[in-house]
Amino acid sequence: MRIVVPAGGIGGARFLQGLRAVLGTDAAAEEQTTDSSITVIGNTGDDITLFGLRICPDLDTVMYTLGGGINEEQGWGRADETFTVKEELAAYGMKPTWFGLGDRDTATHIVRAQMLAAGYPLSTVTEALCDRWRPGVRLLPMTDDQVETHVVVDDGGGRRAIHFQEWWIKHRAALPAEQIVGVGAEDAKPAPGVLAAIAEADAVILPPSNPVVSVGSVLGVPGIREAMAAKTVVGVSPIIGGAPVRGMADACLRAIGVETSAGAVAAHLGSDLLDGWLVDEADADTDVEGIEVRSRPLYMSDPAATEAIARAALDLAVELAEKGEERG
Ligand code: FO1
Repeated sequence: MRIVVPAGGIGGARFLQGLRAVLGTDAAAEEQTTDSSITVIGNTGDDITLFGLRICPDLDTVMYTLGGGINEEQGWGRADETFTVKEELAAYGMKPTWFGLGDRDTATHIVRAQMLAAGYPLSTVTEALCDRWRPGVRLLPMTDDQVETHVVVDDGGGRRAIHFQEWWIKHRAALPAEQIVGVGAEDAKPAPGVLAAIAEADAVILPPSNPVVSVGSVLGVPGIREAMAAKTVVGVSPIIGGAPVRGMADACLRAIGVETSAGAVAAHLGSDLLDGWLVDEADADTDVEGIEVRSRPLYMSDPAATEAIARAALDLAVELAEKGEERG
């Protein structure tokens, strides 16, 4: 099967580990036991330029997690990391100091900055970086154009827009967000290969990534949502029992006036896009007009649990695709 997955950071990367195992597309394995493929459309709205380096958190989280280099407990950054460069920058009085720039991670950002400066598009840079990490999926940025998520806050000093990373890391998303804006999104074009991958896909799976700043940002690139809506789309709820499993998606949902519930997120994504929606047993009573809701355990508590969730999403996609064909 050819599957397309719009993904963000930690939740999406973890889910992809399970999906890759189920489809047997792990390129690291000698014998490629399947003609299945996974194309990940990575969110680039979290990207930030710091110290002359272009940092792509969600692309790197997918690449490191599937490539075996991730810091497991953090879910971002590299394993066995040190922060000497960060300390030296602070010693020079360089700002900001709130960003956890790791030494190993900095090598990735230097390669990316050098290739971007040489005129290579982000999609080519990502392909080059994946040559090393071999994630076992095709990782495409959602766009080669610059799109940055900024958050409008008012912490008493008047309304101002800060970069998503500052809001997320420095303020722990605790500053009430009045608005979340994808700066540049309206002029962005899908990266090369994105629309073709969607058109050729047997199904699109929305992983349990942040529905606003991760999946939402990918859907916000003109052309991507429409292309996906033409396919069978099954999503996995990132909200269980009224709370995000990890991260601070509730702060993002509040900012756009969407209730933090499995049903509200599905309705927000829209029945014109979503055909199926997996919710946890805690949300078994979820009912959304025009969307086939199925409940099962959704905690990705270990690889076997994650694979079972991925398998359930695939099975629902196959079932709904067949129904769709019957409906004609
Ligand atoms: N998240 C944090 O909470 N603190 C950090 O210092 C931090 C640094 C960091 C560096 C590189 C990178 O790729 C990700 C990093 N993240 C950090 C995570 C990142 O802010 C989020 O994972 C995404 O942007 C949101 O999904």
